[in-house]
Amino acid sequence: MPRLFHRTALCALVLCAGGHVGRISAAERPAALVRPNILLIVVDDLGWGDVSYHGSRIPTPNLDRLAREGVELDRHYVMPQCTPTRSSLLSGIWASRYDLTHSQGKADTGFPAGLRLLPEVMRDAGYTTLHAGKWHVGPAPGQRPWERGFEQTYGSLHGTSPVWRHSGTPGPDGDFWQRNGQPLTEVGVHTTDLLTAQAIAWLHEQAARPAPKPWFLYLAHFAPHTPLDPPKDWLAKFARADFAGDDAEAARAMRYAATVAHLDDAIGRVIAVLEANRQRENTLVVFTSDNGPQIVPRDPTQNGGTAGELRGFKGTTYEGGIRVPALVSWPARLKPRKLETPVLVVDWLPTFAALAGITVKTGRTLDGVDVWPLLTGSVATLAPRPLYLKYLGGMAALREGDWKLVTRGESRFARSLMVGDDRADQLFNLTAHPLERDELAATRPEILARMQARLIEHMEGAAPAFADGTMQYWWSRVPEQQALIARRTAEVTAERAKQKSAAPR
Ligand SMILES: [Ca+2]
Repeated sequence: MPRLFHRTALCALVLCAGGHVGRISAAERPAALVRPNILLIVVDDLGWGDVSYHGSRIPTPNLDRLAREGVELDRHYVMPQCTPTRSSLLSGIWASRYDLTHSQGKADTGFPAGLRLLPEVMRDAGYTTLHAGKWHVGPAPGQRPWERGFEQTYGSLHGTSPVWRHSGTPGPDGDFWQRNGQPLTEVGVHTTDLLTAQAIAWLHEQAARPAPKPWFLYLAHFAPHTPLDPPKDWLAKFARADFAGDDAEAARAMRYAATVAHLDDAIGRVIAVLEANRQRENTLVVFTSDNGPQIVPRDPTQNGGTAGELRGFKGTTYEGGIRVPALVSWPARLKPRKLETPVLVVDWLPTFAALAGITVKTGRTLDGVDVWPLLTGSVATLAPRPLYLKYLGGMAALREGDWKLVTRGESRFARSLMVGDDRADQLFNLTAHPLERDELAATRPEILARMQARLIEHMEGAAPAFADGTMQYWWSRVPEQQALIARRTAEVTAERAKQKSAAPR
């Protein structure tokens, strides 16, 4: 089979497993680049339709303003769930390629060796760094945020946080509220407010430095992920009469709306501090959700949020699972506009590194590219690059150019999200039909076959690190994919048997 896909993406920066980081000389650095502060805000499970600038009835005036006055990213793509999106964000490489594609909460999980993460890159570029909020890319020793480049950290390593007490049962899996790795008890204050207070206090510290350094703040909110338990004064802003459904459904929708409105207000408070400290002019703000809204097809009482007109939701590889509200704001440098060229979550590492004025070299190829020229409008578009999303239970997506292949998987998990008995692969032309209502596999079989072959090529390059009994490798009904599944499963089984026999007794 010819290797048709090409890793075009990969040209801007090369990361080095050995950690070599080189500063770009003043002569090489574009004059426009001034090593800005970077505020990266990631929120959790906010759907496409959950911001008022996309038509939601939930008021999000602060996000609306940032979108209106900044670059609204109309096609910002992430992965379908927290861990794979955050892994892709932090590594600049699709988590599909190293199989960090499912929720990381166990003591022995985390990144494979050899990846250099975004905070390590920024630290080595001379930035002061803070992680506040959710980590969820592995709590194993050596994988925790204070061990992966962040000077200061605050929050939880887990995927959810009890809203008012912040930690579950302490144990080896790292489920505790912490500051710089030390357990902390702050019961009684809402998680969103705690994270906001930490971010604001740290921003004041940065502004007060006699010799300021550029800073990188990764503010990873838990909201509006479940549990939904907003402050009472925010809940009181919403009336039962405005929500449809029975009382239970309406109560949940009101809690969701209040959680999002409270979160929007918290983001506004952080932006206000940047403005008050006169740091807004030299700060790039990036905002995104990590995946689509949580929808439980068989239990609507568990639902939160909406993907609006998009098909699918969190956990699916349809647009509603992976196309999320996102924006970039830096009024001093970026003119307001809506950008329809796809921007990918893997792009932020190379973009931030370029803005920080460094090159980073590694043996692994990045999927992301520096999108700064696209954001400024100095280039109209980017070279074509693939969107390769491998998810659990056989669900996957591959987008190249106009075309998108969706595989739906055969597992019980996949069937619970992508419901229906027809499990055949689907083909969409997103340029012609961005809402994925027009399925073209039957009418364009040659394109379907080409996309399926390319998906296999991508899969062949992935490490089979986490293959187990959950049928992650159970893909479509294409024979070549089945053969690959069988081979990978055999490799992993053999490797595990070898490790078991080598383990001390
Ligand atoms: Ca999430």
